Amino acid sequence: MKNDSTDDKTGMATTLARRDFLNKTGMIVGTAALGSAFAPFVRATESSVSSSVGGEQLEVPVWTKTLGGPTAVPYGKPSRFETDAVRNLYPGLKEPMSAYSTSPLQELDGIITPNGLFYERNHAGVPEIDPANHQLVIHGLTKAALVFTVDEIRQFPAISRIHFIECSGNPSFLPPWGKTAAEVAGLVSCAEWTGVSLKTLLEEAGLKPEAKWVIAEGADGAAMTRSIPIEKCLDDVMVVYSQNGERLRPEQGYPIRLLVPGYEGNTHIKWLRRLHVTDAPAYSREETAKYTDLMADGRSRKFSFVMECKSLITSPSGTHKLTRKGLHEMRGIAWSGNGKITRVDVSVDGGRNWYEAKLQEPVLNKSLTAFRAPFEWLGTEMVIMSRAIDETGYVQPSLEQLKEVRGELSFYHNNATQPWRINSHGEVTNGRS
Ligand SMILES: Nc1nc2c(c(=O)[nH]1)N[C@H]1C(S)=C(S)[C@@H](COP(=O)(O)O)O[C@H]1N2
Ligand SMILES: [Mo]
Repeated sequence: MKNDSTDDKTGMATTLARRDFLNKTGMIVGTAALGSAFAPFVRATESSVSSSVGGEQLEVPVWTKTLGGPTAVPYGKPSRFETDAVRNLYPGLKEPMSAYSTSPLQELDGIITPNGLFYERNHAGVPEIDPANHQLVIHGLTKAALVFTVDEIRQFPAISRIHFIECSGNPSFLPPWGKTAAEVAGLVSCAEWTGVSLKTLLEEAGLKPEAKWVIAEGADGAAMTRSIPIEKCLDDVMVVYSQNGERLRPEQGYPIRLLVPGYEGNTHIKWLRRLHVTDAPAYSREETAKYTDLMADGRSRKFSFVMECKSLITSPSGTHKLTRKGLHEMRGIAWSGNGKITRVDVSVDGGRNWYEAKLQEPVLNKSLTAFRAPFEWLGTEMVIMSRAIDETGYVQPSLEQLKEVRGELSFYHNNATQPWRINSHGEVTNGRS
């Protein structure tokens, strides 16, 4: 793509559009004021009387002529105009107890999901747990059986790391395909987690040589239970109590949850109450009847823990609309449960040709990574898509390639590439049909 000339034009167009917008809202007061370090003050003074630019009378907006709202609202909220940045029940779900809500990916920027917009998956609703009455038990093949209060967990040396969590049903292999990025793959979110390394707690209890698995159990009505190999537990698993700097939200497992970097969401046991160290997996409901992958030959993949490399263009994406021809930018997220993202390619012709997107720093292990790539829209139909590559060299497959390996019966672990169609009016829809 030739960007040099188009870049220039767009820059100009943007400046003009902005000036136009400022004109309409009556915010413009001449270049001198805008250039000054004290521009806000100058602007406030000048615009408190209406002025005219180019013979046109400018209106002073009401918020410039009145006092604003109070300071120190106990807990701040987003602007009330951000009505689209909300979680929604997963398409087709009717009741909110054993349910999923999607993170509005098409409304978000960067790699950190705001806590109030983190996707949710609850099998028995969100319990309201008083941390003063919650404990964590570690027992089984350990030298000592230990019981910790939440406060005691916080007294261990802490670590903070940025990791994504993704439900393995994000999305399923079956239509209907979602309309928005949230409907397509909104069961992924990313946060900075703070807590204690599980290794630290297991060492405190003292592992017996036969210890091979840790069975984690939640305190919710579902008593969600998953078995995790001891090697993973001693590697990077955490017991976390904070999410993006504040205590976990009730929906995310308050007061403590297991964080199993790169593993399917179901293993990240929320409202964690018990860690049972054993020599064999539990074969609990959630790792037998659910969260296994039925293959074409009738056998199942079990313990398919790792969330493979994936990416998604979040802007422009389904229901967005391009309103001007010329240079645009694809923006999206890429992630891999196997490590860091090394490259993201994008296509403007439905996957026939690819070119490299730019990765936004930081590029972190088992975290979302943001990418951007320029493209030109000339008012004709096109299909945009992205594919990610991780540090193991794995390339995100198309749905067809994935079905060749998995067959038609799989439900979980769909990490296929996602096409978006832009029609001649600039309207963006799901390119899978
Ligand atoms: N105790 C408990 N832990 C749980 C669940 C649950 O219902 N109960 N749901 C699991 C599933 S299927 C997923 S995908 C993740 C979702 O985490 P989130 O709600 O914080 O996004 O939590 C997992 N941990
Ligand atoms: Mo899940």
